[in-house]
Amino acid sequence: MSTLQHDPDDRVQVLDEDGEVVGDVPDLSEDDLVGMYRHMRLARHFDQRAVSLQRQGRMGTYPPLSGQEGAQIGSVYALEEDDWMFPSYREHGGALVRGVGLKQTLLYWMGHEEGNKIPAEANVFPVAVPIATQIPHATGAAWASRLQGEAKAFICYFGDGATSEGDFHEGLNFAGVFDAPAVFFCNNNQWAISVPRERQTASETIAQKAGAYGIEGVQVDGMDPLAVYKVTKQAVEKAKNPGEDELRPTLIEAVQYRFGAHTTADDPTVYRDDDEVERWKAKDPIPRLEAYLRGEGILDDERVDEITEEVEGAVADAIKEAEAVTRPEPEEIFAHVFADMPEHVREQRDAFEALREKYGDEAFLRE
Ligand SMILES: Cc1ncc(C[n+]2csc(CCOP(=O)(O)OP(=O)(O)O)c2C)c(N)n1
Ligand SMILES: [Mg+2]
Repeated sequence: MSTLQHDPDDRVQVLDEDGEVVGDVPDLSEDDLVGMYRHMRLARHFDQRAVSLQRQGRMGTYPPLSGQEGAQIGSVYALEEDDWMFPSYREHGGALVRGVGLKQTLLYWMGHEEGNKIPAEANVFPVAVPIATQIPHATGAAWASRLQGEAKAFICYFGDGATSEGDFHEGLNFAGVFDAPAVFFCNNNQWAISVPRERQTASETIAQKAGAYGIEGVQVDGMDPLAVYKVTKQAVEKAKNPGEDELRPTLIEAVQYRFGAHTTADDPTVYRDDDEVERWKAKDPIPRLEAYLRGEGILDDERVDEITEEVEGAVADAIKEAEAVTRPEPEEIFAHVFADMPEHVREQRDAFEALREKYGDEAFLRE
């Protein structure tokens, strides 16, 4: 009997929208519960400040994560230190828990190559902007780790839109056949830029796609951090220590919503209405966890105020540090891809340099 498989109608939940307990609460210490709450608050505040920086012209572009903190923080808390995380471009909340600092994320979106210097001990792969390419990478890394006799889990994050890419099918199929210790975590946030979930697939759920690969699929309330933690923990443990009739990989579909734009280059008001956004905001993962923790006597006004102050300080410091780093030279966009720059890239760089010299940077910045 499988441990995770659920009916398509059966979405795992621990806390309802008001923070009332409706399922088995996972075994987490008070420190971890407060830590989860603090990380979610940090991710939310960072997100708001990052959007504002971009609007002020202090950052190139940025993909907001508000609304998705429960899925990110809840799942990363389920990992052990040795496990690995393969992010998309929106997982900086989760990456933060693994040790990829806020300054690092700011530098990345400010266009500094420095932003890609991930601390080795974090076990986090680089940001993947091309949709779904990180999925076969995670499968391959998981398989290699297993062949080497390690007991590590590899969690890979991607969106609902990514499930329409060949890489998704190849990655999951291969993981099933070779029994790779991978956890595929789909952030179903209802939209792939302007394409709604129902135009992405005719499947009733994304979780049920797991059946095609012979692995388990589970759908979870992605705005319930405790439910996300619970299913991810089970999937991580199964990846390392499957039962007799079990395969190691799992597909988790975390049902959630992005409150903001796809990126700062997007205007969601042209494809979705305010009522929909408001409906989902009622499921906000942060007040939900806060209500539960207050009810348990773990948080009170004083502790919440302390956390608010601390979070605001941490984000302000990260912005100050990131903005103190000298801006990269525009030519750097041609560097860092190849160890030895191929001729055609060198030619493009030289042409770009010649244009800058002739016309000056102002010409590039004109509307
Ligand atoms: C291979 C590829 N095709 C197209 C794009 C352009 N693109 C960027 S994000 C995106 C939508 C992705 O939606 P989803 O997978 O649901 O992720 P979300 O951003 O909603 O988390 C697209 C099509 C890309 N980055 N890579
Ligand atoms: Mg999406």
